[in-house]
Amino acid sequence: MERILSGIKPTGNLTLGNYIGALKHFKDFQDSGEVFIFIADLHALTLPIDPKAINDNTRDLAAFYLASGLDPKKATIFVQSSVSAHAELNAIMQNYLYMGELSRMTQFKEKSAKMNDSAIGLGLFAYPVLMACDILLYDADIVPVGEDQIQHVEITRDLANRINKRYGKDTVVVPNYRVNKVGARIMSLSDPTVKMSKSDPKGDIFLKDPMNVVRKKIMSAVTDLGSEVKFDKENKPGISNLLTIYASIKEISIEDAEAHFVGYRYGDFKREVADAVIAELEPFQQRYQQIINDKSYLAVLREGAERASKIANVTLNRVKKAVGLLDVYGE
Ligand code: AQP
Repeated sequence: MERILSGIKPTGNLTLGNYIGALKHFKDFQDSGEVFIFIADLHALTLPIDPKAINDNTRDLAAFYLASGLDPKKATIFVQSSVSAHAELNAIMQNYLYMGELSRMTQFKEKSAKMNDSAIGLGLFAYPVLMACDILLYDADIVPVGEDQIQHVEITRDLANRINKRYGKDTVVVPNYRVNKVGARIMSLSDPTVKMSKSDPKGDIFLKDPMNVVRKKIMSAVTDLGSEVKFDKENKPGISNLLTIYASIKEISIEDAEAHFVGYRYGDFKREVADAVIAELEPFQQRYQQIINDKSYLAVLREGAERASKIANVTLNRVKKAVGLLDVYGE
């Protein structure tokens, strides 16, 4: 059975980009594979964040995971910091990824460019090491991600191959990424040339937005010159982004979405996109609210931490042994 692992950082209010690019698809794997979905709270500390915000966002994310249809009987849902093997493997693996390759990571370059040099923590630079550990600990075969995370899975593959070459071919499993055909990069509604992002909100739709706000944001989304509803990322980035949102929500191809909107005017097109998003988000939001109120996510996270720890510790011990660390209890 294939192992699938993915996670989201509790850095801010989840966006429609997170939903379409990641969250919405996690449940698709739970009937055919062994699924691990975690809340990447240690990664959320790599940029300054208020303690209350990370705490609240972690609860929200757990409730959103459950509201998305993830079944805790089938999928292991847990908080990264509740499984200590992540930090322990990190201490080992940080010696096998190199400064040169880490400094070439797009996410590091983009995030650090917005900061003063003296405020950039080591964690932001070393982010891909911890992310690689998250993946390798569970012997994951597949990592479903949005487009922006592909580079981090690729560096995990490099690390895994390096470890296996040095310590034996079965030390760790080399993972593959999986990107959705449609919706791997949802753009801002106010500037469709930049990604919709929770820690840098600009023209974002948030999963907690009231439905009238969702409609308003879509109706006032930036559109392009001309009047034809056509997918053309270069010349019509706004329309292409809305078409992508529609196609992802309806689970159809971009071509089918384009065919559906032939002859539409921009206003009517946007109205239908808003209808589709609301039809998806409204019941999702109601399920989220119920889970947040009854706090059922807490028991799920506790059980998830136990299950995840058992599996992660097996890999951790295998790696410790491979690199030569003495197991004082195993003698
Ligand atoms: N705009 C997007 N379109 C499609 N997929 C997206 N993802 C994020 N934004 C979009 C996917 O959501 C998952 C969440 O990943 P993350 O929380 O680890 O961080 P991220 O990729 O850096 O996402 P954000 O929202 O931009 O977070 P911040 O602002 O904190 O850095 C990933 O699978 C991602 O690809």
